[in-house]
Amino acid sequence: MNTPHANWLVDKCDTILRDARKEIGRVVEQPARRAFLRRSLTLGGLSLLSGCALVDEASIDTALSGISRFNDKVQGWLFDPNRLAPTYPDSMITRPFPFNAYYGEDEIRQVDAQSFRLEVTGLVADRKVWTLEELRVLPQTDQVTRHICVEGWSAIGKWGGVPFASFLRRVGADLSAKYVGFKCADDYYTSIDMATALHAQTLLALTYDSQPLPPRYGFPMKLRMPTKLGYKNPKHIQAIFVTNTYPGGYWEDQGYNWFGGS
Ligand SMILES: Nc1nc2c(c(=O)[nH]1)N[C@H]1C(S)=C(S)[C@@H](COP(=O)(O)O)O[C@H]1N2
Ligand SMILES: [Mo]
Repeated sequence: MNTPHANWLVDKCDTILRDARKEIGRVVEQPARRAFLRRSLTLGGLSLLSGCALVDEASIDTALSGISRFNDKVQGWLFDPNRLAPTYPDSMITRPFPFNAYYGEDEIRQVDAQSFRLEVTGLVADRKVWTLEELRVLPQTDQVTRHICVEGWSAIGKWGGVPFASFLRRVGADLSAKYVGFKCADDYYTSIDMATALHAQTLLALTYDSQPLPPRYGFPMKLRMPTKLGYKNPKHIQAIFVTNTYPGGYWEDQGYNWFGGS
């Protein structure tokens, strides 16, 4: 291993450990949390979970979200921006492709194509709104990839659209910013790391199976990332913003891991 690389590794480990120590410090500060920590050290890994009833929920939440943030760091650090997710032939597309949302199919949002405007804000040079027509004339590509949902299913689908990296460059986004956030027409929201935003397979998808994205799959547009779990792929996108302030997400704020790599 060459020296600059080793130094980089040491620096990364140091940052991760510093953050972990800070998190443990926060847990230890309060007596209830100290008791929890003592118990978890005694009982060890798995029995800690079965012993949940013995300790207050807030301290478990704090400890677990600390671990989840730590996990985000490690995933971000291990993410290889040049590694591609598997792609499949059209013959392997799952038909019918499943629908999922935090509500049922009877509540699928109907977005009007004519009045639709995509808002692009935050750390971008060109903060404008886009019509659907303006987006449709940008160079597009499509890919057949696997979508994995944490609820226990996966399916292969075909999405087409604008490579997100080229869209971010076009709007003059600050590519050194940490996060890209998304707000959706159904009040869903999520955010991703810049490395994934710039990944070659991250698409601002306008089509599903070579047809305009149907309402069930997120008309008029979704962000499709084969490197991330289902809940990180926002449908019905209305606003995109580039920021250094952690924006969270609908499921992430309820305890799902933020990085959400697949
Ligand atoms: N706007 C919005 N996007 C969303 C969701 C949602 O409820 N609203 N659910 C997420 C989850 S958990 C999954 S698995 C996928 C489902 O996408 P599909 O309907 O194309 O299968 O959308 C993701 N994006
Ligand atoms: Mo999901």
